[in-house]
Amino acid sequence: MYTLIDYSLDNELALIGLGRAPVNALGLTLRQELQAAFRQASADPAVKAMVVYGRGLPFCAGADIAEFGGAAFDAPALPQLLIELAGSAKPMVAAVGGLALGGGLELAMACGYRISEPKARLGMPEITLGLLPGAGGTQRLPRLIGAETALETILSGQPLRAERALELGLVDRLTASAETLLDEACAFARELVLAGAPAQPSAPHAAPGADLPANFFVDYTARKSGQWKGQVAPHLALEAVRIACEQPLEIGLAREEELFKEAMDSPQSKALRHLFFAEREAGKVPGIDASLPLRPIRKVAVIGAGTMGGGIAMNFANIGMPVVLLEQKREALDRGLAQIRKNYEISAKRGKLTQEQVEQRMALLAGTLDYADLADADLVIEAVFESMEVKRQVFATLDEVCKPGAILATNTSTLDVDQIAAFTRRPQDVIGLHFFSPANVMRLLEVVRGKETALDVLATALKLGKQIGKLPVVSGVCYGFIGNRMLEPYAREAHRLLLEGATPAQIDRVLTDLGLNMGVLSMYDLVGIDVGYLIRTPLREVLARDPSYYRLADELYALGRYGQKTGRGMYIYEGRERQDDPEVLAMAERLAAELGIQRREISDQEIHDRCLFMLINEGLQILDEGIALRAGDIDLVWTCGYGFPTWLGGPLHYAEHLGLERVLNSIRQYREQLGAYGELWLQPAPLLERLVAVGKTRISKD
Ligand code: 3H9
Repeated sequence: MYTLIDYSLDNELALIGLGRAPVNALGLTLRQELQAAFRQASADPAVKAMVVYGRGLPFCAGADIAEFGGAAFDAPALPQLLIELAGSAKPMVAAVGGLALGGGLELAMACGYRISEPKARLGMPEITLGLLPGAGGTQRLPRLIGAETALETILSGQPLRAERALELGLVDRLTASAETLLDEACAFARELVLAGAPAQPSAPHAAPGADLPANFFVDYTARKSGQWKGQVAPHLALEAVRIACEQPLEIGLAREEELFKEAMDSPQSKALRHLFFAEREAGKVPGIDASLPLRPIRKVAVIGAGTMGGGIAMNFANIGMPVVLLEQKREALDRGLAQIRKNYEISAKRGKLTQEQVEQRMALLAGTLDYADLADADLVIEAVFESMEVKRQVFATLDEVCKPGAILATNTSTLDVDQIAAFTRRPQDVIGLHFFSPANVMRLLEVVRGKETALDVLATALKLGKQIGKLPVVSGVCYGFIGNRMLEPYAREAHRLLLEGATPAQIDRVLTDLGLNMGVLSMYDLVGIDVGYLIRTPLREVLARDPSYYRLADELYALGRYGQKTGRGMYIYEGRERQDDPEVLAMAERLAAELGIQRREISDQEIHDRCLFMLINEGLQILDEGIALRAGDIDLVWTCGYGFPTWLGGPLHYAEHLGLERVLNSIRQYREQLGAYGELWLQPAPLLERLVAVGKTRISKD
């Protein structure tokens, strides 16, 4: 009768085992069967209590995200099902193993009693999907753990450890171990039966708003609105919790459902759900499956103990892997190791690490000046100066000293990985691992597949990337790979717009208003105008076709105005404050005159369209060339590595939202309007033209 549920009786207990692999997402069939099992147990006079658990699986990861916009509310919809369960006449115990997230935690809360194994995580991650808890979470959580803590839990989206859940009263008990969970849950249920306990105990915070200061929600919104930027879901979630504080449960539940539907139908939630599935897809590469043997990685070497090399090394020490750090000079090595220790000490001060963990991690890091110490490394990552000549020396040496089968990786951000691979006699073992700065913090990892990179090398790199907590995205070889290649035309338009009459502050404001963490010109000031100059080096031949291209940035470079670190770049800096630099504005005017560029008033719309659409256009070109495997990969790179707002879903999802035809028409219009410059640079990507020609609204390569 059941396909996803294991229903069994244990004397006076009904055991309801949820068995929908992999994570018990509450899709329609599971909801139907859970309802049927609940009704069966309710109707059976021999049953005195029920235990709900995950049968060999995590308890429950929530509603089935793939159903949103489809069968999410087909009967029994989760909110109604949980209202039915919460009205049970018999005590129900949720046995939480692994995780109870979102609708999974709501299911656990609808059961009157909860017991958890000590390693479980419980939380409300809906906000990360542009949603709010929609099956009682915003109403039951405040009544269980208090309004303020509930609000923080819902708005952070971060799961709680089981111990913390116990402290807060979210669970009633912890078990000795995961293995004893079901037994202890049954014992708990029997105790409840014996004690004649009510099916729903009274809520510890029956009036959750009672202790809140006056104007709590208004003040809270005022404090957070900067952080929430243009996001809708936090406001809706807050509203739902406010109602929980002011209205009876039934009214709150009904209102929550409406607010949830509003969030679910919003473009922002669609965008965030797109990224959720894109992230799951990103690890999948044609030709790679679980049967492919991976290369064992037990020891890593990093060349270069600068900021980048040090950050990369920390990732491996963090997972208990020994790392050798190689430098040319003793002082540089000592400085690098001292910086790593400093970073760990900061984490310890913030309570994120114990002192013992700091020492354990430092003990895994060994410094050397001698390439011979790299002989037993399974993976070597080079993080030295961005120069092909320097890379040649490093890789030729690695070819001599490294053991056969060792993976040789370069952290280059723009150079040709195939050319680097050709410096060795084993190009099949060479790959790009492009970390983003700070490498111990940023989640994005571009895994650059050379034309000869072996499949098992790629698969090993992807697996290892996940192990160190990164989001690995595969890119083919081209200038700048996915991220920096797209940055180029986006930044080019910003720089050109300066000559045409926009100011740095105007350009950056348009971008931050859209939700980007930082405008592109501020970003260059932060990264360093000298760094920008350096990474343009491989492009000089192409750049020479257009005299306006980066003239301003090149002049700033020549003046030693490298950005924030020198106090002057596109802006003048006073500490962290910045303002437009009159000299930069004058320079832009002079250059425009020299280059015969007509200056004019530039609208915000034009800044948006030219910067964003050229970014999108390059993304489409990258997809067409097969540099990126799928549109979602491109969106991940930009949301995870370049501060593109997640609630817009990444540049290509944003293009779909705006309409591909609009993007194409706008590029064509500026191409015409901008004369020779437009003709040179504003060339619509053939894929964009093809998609629009056949009336497609979604981006895919074919
Ligand atoms: C919600 O509950 C709303 C309610 O309040 C109200 C409703 C009315 N649905 O990440 P993994 C799939 S909103 C569908 O690689 P891990 C995932 O796509 C929901 N599918 O594994 C993947 O599929 P595939 C609130 C889901 O071990 C596979 O499971 N809940 C769901 O690294 C393995 O996933 C959340 O936001 C789902 N809910 O991480 C939790 N969850 O193999 C979202 C997973 O085909 N999920 N899948 O690629 C997660 O955070 C992680 O997936 C989890 C496992 C921590 C569970």
